This record gives sequence, structure tokens and C-alpha cells, in this order.
Amino acid sequence: MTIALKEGYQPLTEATAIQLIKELGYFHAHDQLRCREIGDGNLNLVFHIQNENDKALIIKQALPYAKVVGESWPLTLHRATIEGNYLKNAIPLVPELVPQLHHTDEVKALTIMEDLSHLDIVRTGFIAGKSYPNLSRHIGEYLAKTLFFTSDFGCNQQVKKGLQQAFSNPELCKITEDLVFSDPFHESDTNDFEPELKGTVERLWQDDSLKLEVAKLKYKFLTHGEALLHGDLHTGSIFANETDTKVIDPEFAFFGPIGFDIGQFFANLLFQAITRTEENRDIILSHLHQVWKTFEETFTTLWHTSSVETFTRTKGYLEYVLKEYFKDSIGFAGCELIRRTIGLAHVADLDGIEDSSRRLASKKIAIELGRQLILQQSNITSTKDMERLFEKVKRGE
Ligand code: SR1
Ligand code: MG
Repeated sequence: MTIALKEGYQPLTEATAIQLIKELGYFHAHDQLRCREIGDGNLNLVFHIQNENDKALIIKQALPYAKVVGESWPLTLHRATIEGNYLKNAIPLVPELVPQLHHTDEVKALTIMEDLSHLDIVRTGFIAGKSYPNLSRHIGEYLAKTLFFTSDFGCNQQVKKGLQQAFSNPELCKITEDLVFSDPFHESDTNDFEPELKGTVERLWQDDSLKLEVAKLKYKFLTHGEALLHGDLHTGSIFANETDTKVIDPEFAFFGPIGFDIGQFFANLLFQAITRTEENRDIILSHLHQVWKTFEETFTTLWHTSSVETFTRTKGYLEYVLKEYFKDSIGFAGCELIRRTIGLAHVADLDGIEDSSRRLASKKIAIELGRQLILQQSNITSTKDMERLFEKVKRGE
């Protein structure tokens, strides 16, 4: 299929990216620039442009199709506008935790931002055994602030309704609805798993009690516009080093259930808990506890200091809300574990394990842990419970 390009839009090449960034005045016309296309995600082009003095910038440009599949899967360029607008909204809330934004262009579907190549993609660093001591405190704070201030507890009702319109993101939501919720739990061409997992996967497809819980979670994703979500908060969307953390890639942003962002982060920590040796696992489990602790503490402080909702003074309401978010995040984490193991978009934490028996064993643990998290959402009321369930599943009980 040939994609009809919109007027004014052309996918950049390394040469045209250099030309564009000079025209925009970010570098001098005579600068000798080096440009590399470094995009390793599923959807976009990413150009790293640097001059002789090592000043560098990133141009991210949306392609009119999903790169991971090819031109047969057309995809809206509007996601670049969503990403730019999400960053503009997040910068005042969490300035230290998102990249600086230099320029956006709706027609060219691109964003020019701070170069973060002094940091690691957390998934890659985790796989190499790194630990990022501040990661979970930073992500807990990021979640609490971005979610509280776009929810009905921290955002004026009229403003929130306007934001909900601006962040209507139907095509990207459809990807999540299909790839996270529907497809992995049914026979679908988008699924992708080793033949050795067929029996395990078929048992999921036949498990009506599991599918009922997934149906409820999907319904929540479709209907609960609680706050402006990042929408794809996995460890490939986070850069970090020993001290700093930056969240990138919010093109899936929309108003959805708060537990979705939290659950995706939980699940991507759990991939590391599954694949790491026992000696290196503690830091991952401590991230799991710390991210919820920081989220809960920060959200609670904001509830008491920055609320715009009169009922936030009503006894028991905060506890109710936090309990719901936690329960949802457990269910969403379960879906993320399963879809990243047998669905279309995998994770290197699992696929990168070269030894096939260890890889398959890890994948079976991820599927079973996902299944149990979904089924036991109501019984898991703390991150300690989640750790206990992880240990049980890991032991094969
Ligand atoms: C076709 S897009 C596949 C996945 O990549 C993105 O990062 C999202 O996680 C999406 O589900
Ligand atoms: Mg992404």
C-alpha cells in the first residue's frame, strides 16, 4: 500500500534533518553537523544531530505508519501534536523529569527536544544490570504530579473538559485497546509467541474467568477518563542515570484510568524481577515498593494542599481513591505482562535471553504472573503482596 502524504509533510532523512535544524536557527549555517537516525522504537524516526562542539539536539518525527509493522499499518501523524502538547503540559508540573522542548511542528509532525544521550534507556540499562537508585522516587513523583493535576481533584472542571478534547487520541488508544487488552486474550494475527508456548497461550484463550476480568479492565480503559495519562509508561520510555530521570515518548497520551500508567511501570519492573538473578533482584523489588510509596505520599500531600474538589475533605475518600488506583494498577500490570510476552510488541528483557530454555521459562513466569495479577486484583492490596505473589509464581507454586 502507498501512503498518501499530507501537503507539507515529508519523512526526514539525515541530510534533510540537518538542513531543517539549520533553517530553524538551532545551529549556524556553516556548522559541520553529524546526524544519525537512532530510532529503535516501534513507531517513529529519531535523529540525533551534533556539532563539532558536541552541542546536540533530537528531532523526533512521526511516520504515517507503524514502523514496527510497515506501511500496511497507517497511523495518524497527529500523535506528534499529542506528544508535544503533553510535554507542554508536563513541563510546569515536573520540569526535572521530562526533556526540554525546543520546537514543535504539527504539519511536519515533529518535535525538537533536548538531547538525552548522556542518559541510558532504562530498559537497556536494566538488562545490563544497572539499578538507577532514584528511578522509582522520580517516577512516583512524576505519576503523582502529572496525574493529580490533570484529574478532577487537582484540575478545574472546565479546564479538564477542554484538555480532554485536546487529548482525544482515538487511533493510538485503539492500538492499546487491541494490543494490550483484546488480541493477546484471543487468537489473533497480531500475536507473536514461540510454538513452545502454544499450550500455555491456548489455556489463556479458554479461560473465561480471566477474560471476564480483562474485559472489565478494557472497559475501564475505554471509559474512565480520570486523568491525562502518559499512556505508554514502560522502561523504554524512560531515560536515567545514577541521579537523573527523564520520561519521554508520550504520544499515547489521553484521559484514562490512573492505574494504567502505574500498572505499566509495575509490569516493566516485574520483567526485570523475573529475569534477574536473585542477588541482583532486590533493587528491582525495592523500586516496586518505592514507586508506589512515593506516588501515594505525593498524591496525598497534593490532595491536602492543592485540591479543587470539595469532597476531598470528606473522611475516607482519599483512602477509597488510592485503593481503587492500586487495584486497577495490579490488573493493568497483569495485562502488560501478558501482552509483552505473547502479543505484537515484545520486550528485550525476555526476548533478549539467548538460552532458549531460560527464555521460555521466564516467559511462562511472566504469563502466569500476569494471569494471577489479573485474577487477584482485589486480594493484592500492597506492593508486599505483589512481591509475595511474584515469589510464589517464580517458585512454580
Ligand atoms: C504498533 S505500536 C506497538 C507498541 O509500541 C508502543 O510503544 C506501544 O507500547 C504499542 O503498544
Ligand atoms: Mg513509544
